[in-house]
Amino acid sequence: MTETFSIRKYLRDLKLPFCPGCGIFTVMNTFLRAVHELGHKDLSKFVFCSGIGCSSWIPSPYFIADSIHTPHGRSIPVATGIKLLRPDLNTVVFGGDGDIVGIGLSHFIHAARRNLDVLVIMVNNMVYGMTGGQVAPTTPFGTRTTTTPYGSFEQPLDVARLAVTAGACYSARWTTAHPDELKDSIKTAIKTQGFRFIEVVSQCPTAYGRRVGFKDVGEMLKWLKQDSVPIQQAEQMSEEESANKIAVGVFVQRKRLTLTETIYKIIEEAQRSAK
Ligand SMILES: Cc1ncc(C[n+]2csc(CCOP(=O)(O)OP(=O)(O)O)c2C)c(N)n1
Ligand code: SF4
Ligand SMILES: [Mg+2]
Repeated sequence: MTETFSIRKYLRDLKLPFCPGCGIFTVMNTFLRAVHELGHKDLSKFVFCSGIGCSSWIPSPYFIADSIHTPHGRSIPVATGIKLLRPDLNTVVFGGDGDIVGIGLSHFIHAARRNLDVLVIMVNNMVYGMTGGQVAPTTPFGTRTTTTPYGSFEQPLDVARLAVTAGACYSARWTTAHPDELKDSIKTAIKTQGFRFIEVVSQCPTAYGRRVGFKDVGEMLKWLKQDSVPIQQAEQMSEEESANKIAVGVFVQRKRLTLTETIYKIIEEAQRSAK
């Protein structure tokens, strides 16, 4: 019989820093469930990298694992170094939308372009949560935040689609109202090679929900579920119809040589031709 899941097996005995009802709890729990279901009894085959922000507290110091906090937005460059030195480890980056596609956007695009063999899990709570709810590159148009009191005047980035264009081998988007689909996606992504990206649209009741008028976390989760449409359906919709919808599902799954494989292939070819 398979061992039952116990989150305590993977976590240090520390108090988690997240607000009650925060979607980050779901992301953390779902990731560890996926790891458990893949048969990992501990996190010794993983290494974690994260930047700064509430979402960046998912792995470190809470996971019983090797992990590193980098400066804000620099988790992917540090993960690049780790992967090149230790290609045998599953390198996983956790971060918020501000961290990964605000200050860290160029690293994200280049890592996908190079096909760095890492998994990036981005919690998209649509604001800079930890610093009080400022507008982010993912904030929906017209949303009131602390820095856009009359509504955001910018269009949000579609990060799961951007990952596809940049060259990712796997890109998916789910919400915290889709824990089962998210878990399956994490399992697939862990088993896939190359640059893998999972966006999790998540509730931040403190810096987003309260401000935009949600009564409670339950209402936020209902909104995430009701406004989600499968990607295939979203593609048939007009721009107007899909404007306030969250397209969920797997955007791409493909094979490409990883950065490390390409580097070793070129070295081998150079050595062969030098003989
Ligand atoms: C170089 C630098 N610029 C700005 C900050 C301030 N800062 C800390 S976290 C953060 C944004 C966090 O937003 P996000 O990555 O979306 O994480 P969340 O808290 O929403 O999970 C900012 C701007 C910083 N720590 N370092
Ligand atoms: S501020 Fe928002 S994202 Fe940060 S822990 Fe609280 S609810 Fe979660
Ligand atoms: Mg955020």
